[in-house]
Amino acid sequence: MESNDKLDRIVEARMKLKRRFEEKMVNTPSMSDQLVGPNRARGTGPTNRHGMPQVPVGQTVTTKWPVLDLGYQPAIPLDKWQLNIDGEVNNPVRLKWADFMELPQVEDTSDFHCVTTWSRLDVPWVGVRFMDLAALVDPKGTATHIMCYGYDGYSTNVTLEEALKPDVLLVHTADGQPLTKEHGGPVRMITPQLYAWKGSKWIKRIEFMASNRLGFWEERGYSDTAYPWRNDRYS
Ligand SMILES: Nc1nc2c(c(=O)[nH]1)N[C@H]1C(S)=C(S)[C@@H](COP(=O)(O)O)O[C@H]1N2
Ligand SMILES: [Mo]
Repeated sequence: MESNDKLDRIVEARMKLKRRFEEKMVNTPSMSDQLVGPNRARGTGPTNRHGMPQVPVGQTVTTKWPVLDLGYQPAIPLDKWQLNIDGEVNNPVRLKWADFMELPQVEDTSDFHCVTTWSRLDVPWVGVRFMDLAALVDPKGTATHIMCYGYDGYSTNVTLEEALKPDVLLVHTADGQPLTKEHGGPVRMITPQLYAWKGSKWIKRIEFMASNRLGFWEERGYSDTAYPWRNDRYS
């Protein structure tokens, strides 16, 4: 951080986001759906840390890590890597690798649920919280959604109340190793409380938006909302 001023602004932006999205966040299905009753969260296994059955309905646990992409895996050397964060924000940024690695680094272990019915449990990740990136760019009061873009031409949209959850990270390390190219390295996003297509591999741009727009799969019949415990796969 260049100065205390800048740090103060980031802390203030974080508090503002927390106040604005906290209530919406706790009311999202993956936090508010009940374990009993007619509209209960569906799945099996012990309750996870956000109160849902560990394995969502229709999913099978695998220890392998399948690869899904659009048939092209872009190679981005670290000295060419950039992440642009722009749109409905007061302070758009272009981060180079060193800038990204200077941000607070978080270790977290979370589950990965692919819409094609496999789940990989307890993946150890290292990366930067989306929330910290949001505080850095200071979203305008009009911002409601983001669109994430990959270096391969992919895109996917996420509401801010989902993206600001503390387990949403932009990760560069998985299983103690640098994230491989096939899984989206140098950096991908993860969304443990939504199906995994909401996390862009090879992430290159995050656009804050004042209204919703659909991403690549959302335009092609996948669900806009992608709630694993509601079996919310297709629209
Ligand atoms: N840039 C990009 N991100 C992407 C995809 C993609 O094709 N391109 N596929 C999505 C889908 S459908 C899934 S299930 C996960 C798969 O991640 P994995 O290949 O590491 O298992 O990445 C998501 N993110
Ligand atoms: Mo997927």
